[in-house]
Order: sequence, then structure tokens, then C-alpha cells
Amino acid sequence: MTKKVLLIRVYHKNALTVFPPLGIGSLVEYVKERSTEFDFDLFDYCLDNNLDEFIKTKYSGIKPILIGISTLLRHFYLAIEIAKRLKQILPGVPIVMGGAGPSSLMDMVLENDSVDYVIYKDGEIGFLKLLEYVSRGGSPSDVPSLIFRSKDEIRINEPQVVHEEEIQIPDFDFLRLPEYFKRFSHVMLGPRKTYYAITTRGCPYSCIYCHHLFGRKVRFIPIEKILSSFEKFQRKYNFEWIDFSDDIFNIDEERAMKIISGIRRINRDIKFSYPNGFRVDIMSEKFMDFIGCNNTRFLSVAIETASQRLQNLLKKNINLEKAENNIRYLSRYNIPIITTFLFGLPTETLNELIKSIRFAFGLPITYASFLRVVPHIGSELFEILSDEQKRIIMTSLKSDLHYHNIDVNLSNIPDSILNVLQRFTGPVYYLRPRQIYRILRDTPARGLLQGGKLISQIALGRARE
Ligand code: B12
Ligand code: SF4
Repeated sequence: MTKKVLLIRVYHKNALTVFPPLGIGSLVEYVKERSTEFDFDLFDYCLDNNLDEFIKTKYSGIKPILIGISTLLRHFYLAIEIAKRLKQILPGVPIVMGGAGPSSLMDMVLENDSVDYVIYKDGEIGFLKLLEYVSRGGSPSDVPSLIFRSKDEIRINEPQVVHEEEIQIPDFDFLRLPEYFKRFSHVMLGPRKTYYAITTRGCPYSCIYCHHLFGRKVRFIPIEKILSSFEKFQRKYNFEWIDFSDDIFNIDEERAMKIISGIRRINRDIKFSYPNGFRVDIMSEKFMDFIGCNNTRFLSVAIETASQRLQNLLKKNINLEKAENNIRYLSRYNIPIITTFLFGLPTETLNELIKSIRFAFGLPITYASFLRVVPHIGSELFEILSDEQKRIIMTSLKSDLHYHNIDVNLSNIPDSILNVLQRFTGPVYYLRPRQIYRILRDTPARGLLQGGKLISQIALGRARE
């Protein structure tokens, strides 16, 4: 008899931007490749409403052997509430948490009695071994990447990363992909019939505000696997867009070009978007010409600051001159480009912030985001906070911690000035005739209408991202 496993993807209700839970999808496929013993149910807070009802329907007279909860740090407080509720309605069923949030908090997660286990960083190998352990017995010490209670102490097992050949692509039917077609995965793009791809794990850079979730060695999923999965679902759903959300999709340009060509051989007209980012200062002209001629319809590049001093301090180390030259080069293709800038960086001066704003205003791009830097626990940036600042961040984990409402200012700029600049830079940026013209020129009408509505909501502070 198959053993039931309940998986829960935590997210806010009313979130504007939603994304299929690719992490859960990869875990399930990894286990299914190796065992027919387990049967998975998914409750996805982006799509589903009533957990109690769901459990009543799926688990009358039967219990799952394990509940797995996936959460980002931002939704951790919700994940804990959900775990507490599950302990009431499914008493005795062990609960494991995984994902970027628990991987940052590590053993702190187990300060909550309602969670029994954490699996940190890559989840695949640890998750399969944990399923085997809860269903057949053995020792938790043999489960890689596991954090667990043992008598009076909390034990952290060594992590084990999955080999690049063994990373599985999600079954998008299990993730109910068509229900995501009606939603926004990015504020600027609107609802789209999109296939979601992540083709690598890991990033070689060392930005101090990052979690380095998958380590610094880049693992490349075999191209044939990426293309065959795309082809299979393309036949079924006839996608209009493909999003690549790799940390840095252009880390290996030759490979990136092979993937793009392969996708276009399967669907010539598909539109490409890269919402999670390209590293713009490493692009060659050949690569920029290639993406310029291959249906690129959205490209995100993170600049963060126009101060070279702060680039070095952040260990982002973007070569600003090359970045600017490459953005200007790309602009000949009228690709909608979005760049991000972070406000309130450690030791940032008013002059440096104004330099960043002027830099953003001068770039030939379509969109710019001006966000407050959030020192997330688990990042190097968090370690430079004062005890009081750490306390504020830890307290805000009990509610909502976001780029738009952070109370920690690490810069040398007074709070009042920083807040005013953060609130008004976006609206001033978008209300310039030049910017309105670019948006009209570069963005498809549907995205523009919806994007405009959302930008104004965000500017007025009413929307949640
Ligand atoms: C796509 C994406 C998004 C999507 C949605 C992500 C989601 N999962 O729901 C969108 C665009 C909405 C988004 C938004 C944000 N994101 Co984001 N995002 C990503 C990105 C690029 C890919 C996520 C992904 O699918 N990865 C691939 C899968 C395979 O990995 P995974 O989900 O982590 O799953 C693996 C393990 O974590 C684990 N696992 C996951 N779940 C579970 C559950 C169990 C039970 C177990 C055992 C294991 C397990 O196993 C999986 C396989 O190994 C990551 C960067 C990255 N490389 O992962 C950032 C990342 C997750 N985002 C991050 C951040 C900071 C944000 C924002 C706060 C940024 C913002 N601008 O506001 C928002 C918050 C979301 C919100 N609306 O409130 C951080 C996470 C920080 C943290 N510790 O929580 C990341 C890691 C980026 C980084 N480099 O720091 N994001
Ligand atoms: S480039 Fe992105 S993924 Fe890589 S270290 Fe910096 S923030 Fe993290």
C-alpha cells in the first residue's frame, strides 16, 4: 500500500505575485524516480483556501506518514501557525519544514514545538531518506541535511547536495500549472501562459545580502532534460512565454544560447523572460545580439548601487562601467529591462544614494525598482547588524518582513530622508514622459495596463507583493 505524504506550500493570501512551487515539484519527482512507496498530496496556499476542508476530504480514516511544509523566510510566521493547526487536526503526524526560510533559520525553527524536523538547503536526498526513516525506522543521524531533536539537544546532520544529473524537473500537472496562467508571476508582465524553468543550482558570487542557498558551485541541469520536459508540457499547454529564474542564467553563455535555440526549435514564437536576473557586466556582444534577436521580452538586471565603494562592500562587485555600456548596447533591441536598486545600504551616504538614483534615471531601461535592503537572517549582512537591529529583524519575522516596510536603517542617511526618497523615487521615475514613452513602446498592452495599475497601488502603499 502506498504511504500518503502531505505537502504544503505556504504563501500569503492576497499576494499579487505568485509562482508554482518548483522546489516541491523537484522533491516529488526525485522521490518518485526512486520509489513507488509514497503518494503525495499538495496544498498550495497560492491556489487553495481551506486547509481543514482539504484534510477532511483527503484524510478521513487515514493519516499521512509525514507532512512537509515549504516556506520562504518571509512567510515563516504563517508556516508556524499552519504547523500548530496541523498538530491539532492530524495529531502524531511528524512535520518537516524545508525551503529557503528554514535553510536560513536552521536550528531556530525547532524552538517551535509544532515542528519536528528541518531539512536545509538541497532537499532531495534528505527528504527521501527522511521518508524512509519515518516509514521503516532507523536512525535520524543517518538522514543527511536533517536537523532534529535528540534528548535535550538539537542535532544538525551534514548537508548533502544532489548531483546535477539527478536534479529533477517538476511534473507541472501535479503543480496545477494552468491555474497559474491566470495569475501574475511578475508585476510588470500580467497573467501569461508561462512555462517556468530553472536550469542551474548555485551561484559563484558572494553578495553579502544573499543566502547562497545552493552553494557557490554552479550545477547545470543537462540540456536534454530541460528540453524534453519543456517539449512534453508544450504539447499539452501550448505556452506563450517561458521564464528562466536561474540565479544567473547567463553564467555560461554558450550553454544559455543552446537552451534558447532548443526551446525555439520546439516553439518558434515563444517569448522569453528572465525575471530573476542576468549578470549584465559579464555579457559579450555576441550574447547580447543573440538574445536581442531571440524573442527576449523581459530582462531583469540587479545593479543595487552606483557606488563602486558600496559594490565592493556588498561583494557584488559589478563593474559599473561595463554594466552601463552593456545596458546601452542592449537598448538597441528595445527589450524591456528592469533594474533594481537598493536603498539604505550599510554606511551609504546621501551622495552615494543620489548617485544611484541619477544612474537609474539616466539608463535606457523600461523599469526600475527602488527597494530597501533587507538584512535577512542567515546572510552575511545580518551579522553586521547591532544587537538591537537584529532584535528588530527577528521580531519582524513574527509578522511580515519586506522590502517596503523595514525598520532597520544601516546607512548614514537620516531615516526621514531615506523614507521620503524611497517613497517618491519610484513615482517620480515613472511619471517622466521619457519613461512613459519607453513603457508604451516596450511593454505589451495587457502587461502595461495591469502593470500600471499595480505600480500605482504599490506607490500608494496599498498592494502586497
Ligand atoms: C522564483 C523565486 C521567487 C518567486 C516565488 C518563489 C517561491 N518559491 O514561492 C517570487 C518571484 C514570487 C519570489 C519572491 C520573493 N523572493 Co524569491 N526566489 C525565487 C528563486 C529565484 C527561485 C525559487 C525556486 O523555485 N528555486 C528552485 C527550487 C528547486 O528551490 P527551492 O524552492 O528552494 O526548493 C529546494 C529546497 O529549498 C528544498 N525545499 C523546498 N521546500 C521544501 C519543503 C520540504 C518539506 C523539504 C524537505 C525541502 C524543501 O528542496 C528543494 C529542492 O532542493 C529563488 C532563488 C533560488 N535560486 O532558489 C529566490 C529566493 C527564494 N527568493 C528570495 C527572496 C528574498 C524573495 C523575496 C522576499 C524578494 C522580494 N523582492 O520581495 C520575495 C518574497 C515572496 C513574497 N511574495 O512574499 C530568497 C529567499 C530568502 C529566504 N531565505 O527566504 C531567494 C533564495 C533568493 C536569494 N538568493 O536569496 N521569489
Ligand atoms: S548574484 Fe544573486 S544569487 Fe548570486 S550571490 Fe549575488 S544575490 Fe546571490
